Amino acid sequence: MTSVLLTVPEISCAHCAQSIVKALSPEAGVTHVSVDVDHQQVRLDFDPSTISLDRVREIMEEEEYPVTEVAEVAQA
Ligand SMILES: [Cu+2]
Repeated sequence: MTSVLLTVPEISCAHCAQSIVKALSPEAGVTHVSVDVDHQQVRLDFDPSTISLDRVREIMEEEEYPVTEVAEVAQA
């Protein structure tokens, strides 16, 4: 399991958050998606052997929420 924090400057409201959760959460390998609208970030937990980060970025681009930065989150 990998956890990342994606910076997505296009996030501006709760509707953006909903669209992103709807786009990512049904994907195989994605276990958790949460969106912080105030900080324009998406927290994503996923299994990299099932879905690649490149694929996640691709989906986000298709949704018109391009990812500008990816930070790995240390596992608790
Ligand atoms: Cu919005």
